[in-house]
Amino acid sequence: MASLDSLTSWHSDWKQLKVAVIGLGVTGFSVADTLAELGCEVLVLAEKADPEYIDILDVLGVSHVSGEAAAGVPNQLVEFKPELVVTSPGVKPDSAIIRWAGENRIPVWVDVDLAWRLRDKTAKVAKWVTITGTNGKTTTTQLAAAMLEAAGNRVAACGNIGVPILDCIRDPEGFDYLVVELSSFQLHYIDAIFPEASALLNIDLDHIDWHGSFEVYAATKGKIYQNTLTAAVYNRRDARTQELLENADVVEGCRAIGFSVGVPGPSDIGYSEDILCDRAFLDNRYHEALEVATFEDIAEIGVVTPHLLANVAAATALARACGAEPADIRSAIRSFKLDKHRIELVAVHKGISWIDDSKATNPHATNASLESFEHVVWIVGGLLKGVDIAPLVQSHASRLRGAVVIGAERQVVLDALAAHAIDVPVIEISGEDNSQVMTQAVLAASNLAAEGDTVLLAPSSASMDQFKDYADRGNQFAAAVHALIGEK
Ligand code: UMA
Repeated sequence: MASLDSLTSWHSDWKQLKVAVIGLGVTGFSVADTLAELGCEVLVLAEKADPEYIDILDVLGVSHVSGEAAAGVPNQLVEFKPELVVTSPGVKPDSAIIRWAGENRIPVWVDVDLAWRLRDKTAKVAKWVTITGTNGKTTTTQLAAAMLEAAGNRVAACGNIGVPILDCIRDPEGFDYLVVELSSFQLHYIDAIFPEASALLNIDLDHIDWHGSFEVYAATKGKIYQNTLTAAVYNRRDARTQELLENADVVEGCRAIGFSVGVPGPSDIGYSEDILCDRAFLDNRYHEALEVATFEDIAEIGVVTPHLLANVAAATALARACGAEPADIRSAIRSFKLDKHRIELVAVHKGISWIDDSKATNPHATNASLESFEHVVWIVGGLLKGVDIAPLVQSHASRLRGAVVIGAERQVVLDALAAHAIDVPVIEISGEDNSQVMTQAVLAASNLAAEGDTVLLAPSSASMDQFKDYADRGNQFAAAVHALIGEK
């Protein structure tokens, strides 16, 4: 068998390499399927596995251990003697299986490492653009992909956005660019990839339970810049992103490009009044700026919030770094559609606006959301992921007309409200029956809201305690609102 170091291409000899694949969600399945196609010997271990995936593994002849038998370090794994472990990103580094791999000096990759080595499957080898951040990464990924596509490229948006990167690698036609959203989980495991351009949008508290501390989380996010070839994009309004870039090993000649919602300096993308300007990718950047788009263009996307402006500027920096012209970028902006559950207006009834921002799963996103409205009845709570919600409550207490607390970790939220929003009426939804939680929350919110108020679902928490995912939470909110106001 060839050593792992020599396996750098789709066309390398992967046959008989013994690989343990941890997890059987979308990532684990795409990894097992790809490795089986390459002729590797694969053992999949997954505590929870979709029966449909198991059926396909059986058809492919891939061995698997699932359910309780996959907990800890199963004997089948030890006996299998893997030469490589490819883990799903959700598996924590301190889990028994990852620790076992470390103790036995078995390399641990994620799908992104494997995808980097396999990127030459087709004659057209895609360049990579990588994006991370606490918030805005999905929208920025989609925007950058749309801009590059408008510039005439064949592009796929993939990664943490929901499409496993190996699905794109195996596309028979190949792509000019892969725009890859990377989570801090994926970045933790990633070893060496060489993106054409990379961006760290912002850093705030999230996933502390997974990483152990904010410092580790931030340093992990900083890995996005490693080995960047052409342009590393940072946020002028978030000093940590610049610091992390200054400490990163980029490839010589790679430029640092700032983005901002304010006036751009040389080597920045930003806004001069209501015009999106490029002062980075033009010869005379000390004295001139290129107009890319206007607020009017951006308003075609949705409510022009500072958050959206920042995402547009960051995506523009990435697209310009990859050669997209201002006219292409403007046309991509004008035809762009935001995903659902992101500050989405559900209904206006009797002067009360009902807004679904179920995607606000951490305080940073929720802060941006709360800032956008003057008088808010706030539906909040779920799984807090080890993050302290008190500072968020404190800084927005004055705009709260009421709060409705849902979720498994209600007591922490109730305590924060009691300490920092003393006069704000609070209703707790006991959550005995998950199927009724959102109906009860919407009813409670309607009792607290008056004309001119916004009822805002921005839970600052993950949703899996009471809902399938954030989309399910948002859909249940919209359905409950429509039922309450008697609309279809
Ligand atoms: N598993 C274990 N042991 C563990 C944890 C998980 O065996 O300790 C198994 C589960 O039983 C299951 C599988 O691993 O079989 C699930 O793997 P996973 O949690 O990594 O999820 P995937 O379905 O592979 O999806 C992942 C990302 N999910 C996570 O990182 C939690 C998806 O991001 C991503 O779209 C997908 O890979 C493709 O790249 C989702 C997400 O919530 C949207 N991301 C987080 C976020 O954005 O905040 C990071």
